[in-house]
Amino acid sequence: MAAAQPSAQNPADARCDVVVVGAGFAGLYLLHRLRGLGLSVKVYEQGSDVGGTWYWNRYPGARCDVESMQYSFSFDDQLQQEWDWSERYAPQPEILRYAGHVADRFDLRKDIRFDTRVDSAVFDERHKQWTVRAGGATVTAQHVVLATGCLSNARTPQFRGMADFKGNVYHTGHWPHEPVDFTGLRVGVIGTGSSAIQSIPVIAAQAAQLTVFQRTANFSVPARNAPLTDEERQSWRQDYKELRRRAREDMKNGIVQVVPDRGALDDPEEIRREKYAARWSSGGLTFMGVYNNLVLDGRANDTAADFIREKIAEIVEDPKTAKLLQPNDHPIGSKRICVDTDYYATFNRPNVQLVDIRSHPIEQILPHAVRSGGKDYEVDALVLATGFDAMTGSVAKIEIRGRGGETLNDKWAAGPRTYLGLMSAGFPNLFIVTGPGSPSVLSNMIVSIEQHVDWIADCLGYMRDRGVDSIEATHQAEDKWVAHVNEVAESTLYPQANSWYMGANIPGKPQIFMPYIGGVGAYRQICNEVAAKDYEGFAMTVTARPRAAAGS
Ligand code: N01
Repeated sequence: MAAAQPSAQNPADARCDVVVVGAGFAGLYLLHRLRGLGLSVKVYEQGSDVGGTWYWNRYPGARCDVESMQYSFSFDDQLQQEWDWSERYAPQPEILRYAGHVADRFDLRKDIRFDTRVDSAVFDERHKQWTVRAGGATVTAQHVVLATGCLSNARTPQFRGMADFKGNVYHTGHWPHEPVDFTGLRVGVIGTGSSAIQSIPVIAAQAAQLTVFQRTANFSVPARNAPLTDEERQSWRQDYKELRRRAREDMKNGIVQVVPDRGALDDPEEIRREKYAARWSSGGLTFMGVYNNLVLDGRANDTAADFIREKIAEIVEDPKTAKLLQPNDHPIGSKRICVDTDYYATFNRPNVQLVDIRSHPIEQILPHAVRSGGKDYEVDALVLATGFDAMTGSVAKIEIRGRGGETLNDKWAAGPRTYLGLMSAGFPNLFIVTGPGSPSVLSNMIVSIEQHVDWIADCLGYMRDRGVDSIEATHQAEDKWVAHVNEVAESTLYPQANSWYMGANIPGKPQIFMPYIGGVGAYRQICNEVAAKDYEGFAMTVTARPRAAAGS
């Protein structure tokens, strides 16, 4: 890699080895690892601080649905021994503080440009480098790494009359930094995905009236959130090495849990119900891990879905509301199940009503109301919990031009195509962290982020040591990988839901199952084997002299 060279334009910005887009967890760890290799790195972040998804998603009740002791970095033992998580599921402000702590602890901020969007990245085939335009400046870099996050492009549906609405409109994925006070207000929430399900109980407790506009009912299990005790923290810490290894290697989703050895239909109904009840009582995402075939076998899936539907009927007092809240159009788990605190019980409050916008879609937003089914529901403020253009949305906003000037958007017009979710053929030296075609959103994101960052860093070290100046996925390897990702998805119940995993929530977006279902352990092994075979499936060019690591 060429050493940083001064330029008349702006010496600080002109050249570096690697441009990283995004300063969420992926961008932070990348910067740390790549610095360790002696590479010069510039990180561009459109927010004003680090944290990525946790910087933007500040809505009331926002917290992680993966337990804190597991949703945290493992790369530095001192860090994981010293940071004190306060609750079983960390609230958003605490996760954001953690991201800030990591940035300070490893002195990362000085290489991050905040409030700076990357507008374009164009590959120069002759010099085998990228020209990146960000915040009006131009920087050239041998490599670009997209650490843009899977759920960072908030989606706002265009309802008729939206511009006429007189109250404040908030999006859960783009929440204001200053406190929002709903006291005394009539609030409307549109959407009933994870963000809505977390925020609805909190908003209901504050607002005078809450109207929830639901298109699709979702499965949710109680979080059973609670403060973490010193003993609980300590039991993780003393065994972190082994627990982290298990998360990485033995678990499909990167979350340590008891691995089921049987399918739902292998147990008699009574035992099955006991097992579901036990998981319902202990709470959390691992509900789907009661049996090993819940996302594979429709009949097995029905048993878990029926259990949750019964729970909803038990909790929600008004039978009509309970019926509306019972999901009936997709297998449980084919959309990410939600983890809540008092979600269903919130509909027993006298100040909360549920409106079925599947039967009666929103016709229009009026200055002080939402019209559905010919009826006007008066609201003073609107909360759009309408989700994200997931996995590809943030990448699509950047003009990325690879070989022959082809844009990534054109190449992905029929759906994203990658090799291992890490690179796309025709775009040399462009890496994606937790990209489509990798386990990413089906896993504990931090486990997947660390794996990708380590793989990318090792790859860049390999290239530097051998004087390799470009790496690119071959079309053949990519085709094979895409076929494999699709084949695995087709063998499950996932494609049966109109989910954001499928791109189905964005009108016009090609519907293709984007994450890789093979599991983080198996996937890690594949990635390691590819690297061990001198990056099998990638083409490399060597024109530069091997360069030793800085300082050596
Ligand atoms: O978004 P969603 P989210 N008219 O897409 C509805 C992660 N997350 O922000 O299902 C009416 O799930 C839409 O209806 P439908 C987590 O991975 C994690 O809630 O398309 N309604 C749906 O109900 C999660 O899966 C945490 O019919 C419209 C809702 O809006 C992912 O983020 C916390 C509509 C969108 O639900 C996304 O969750 C929060 C329209 N035009 C989120 N358009 C953690 O705990 C959309 N909807 C880590």
